[in-house]
Amino acid sequence: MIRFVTTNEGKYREVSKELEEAGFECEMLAIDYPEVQCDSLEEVVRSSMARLSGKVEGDFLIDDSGLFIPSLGGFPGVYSSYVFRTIGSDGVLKLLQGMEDRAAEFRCCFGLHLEDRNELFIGAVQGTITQEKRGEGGFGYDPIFIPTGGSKTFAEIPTEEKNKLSHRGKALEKLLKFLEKQ
Ligand code: ITT
Repeated sequence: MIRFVTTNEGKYREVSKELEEAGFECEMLAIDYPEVQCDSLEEVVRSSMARLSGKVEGDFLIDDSGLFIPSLGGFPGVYSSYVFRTIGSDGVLKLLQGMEDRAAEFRCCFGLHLEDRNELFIGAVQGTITQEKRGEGGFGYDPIFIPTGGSKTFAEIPTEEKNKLSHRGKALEKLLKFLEKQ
């Protein structure tokens, strides 16, 4: 049983689908833990794991992810959660208004606490930010992100397809390979 500590149901939906298909049972533990301010997702994950290992009994999984926009100096990046709750996707679109360079990258970093080990698994996907929101599926910034090589936003494709392309899907592949070896 893998206990996925997250308050984000969208993340849980994507992760539990892949884990369960591979034969690993999964459970959502909606603990809202404070995240320290760091320059990278990896640092956030390491410090969150250290805090959580005193709070959560046994093994657990966490996911810290974010949308990095080079023309905004990497913003919202490690602040993606706060930015989503405050200005949202509409706010990000406003910040990019009139800008030609709309390149973006989604990154995901999983932290798996297994017995006395902490393992990190990272995935990223390049893409562009749309001019307006498109699609009803997915979660978070999905309606404004088109992966490179595609024409639909992550909110316009089913979870299964998103998982094949996404930052989380790529990190999940690495996580599954690791779990299968245990
Ligand atoms: P937990 O920390 O409880 O897991 P959270 O939503 O606060 O949940 P993060 O701190 O990792 O998660 O913040 C990441 C932000 O980026 C958050 O607003 C997400 O909605 C968004 N995000 C992450 N992955 C995404 C994805 O695949 N598609 C769209 N938005 C995503």
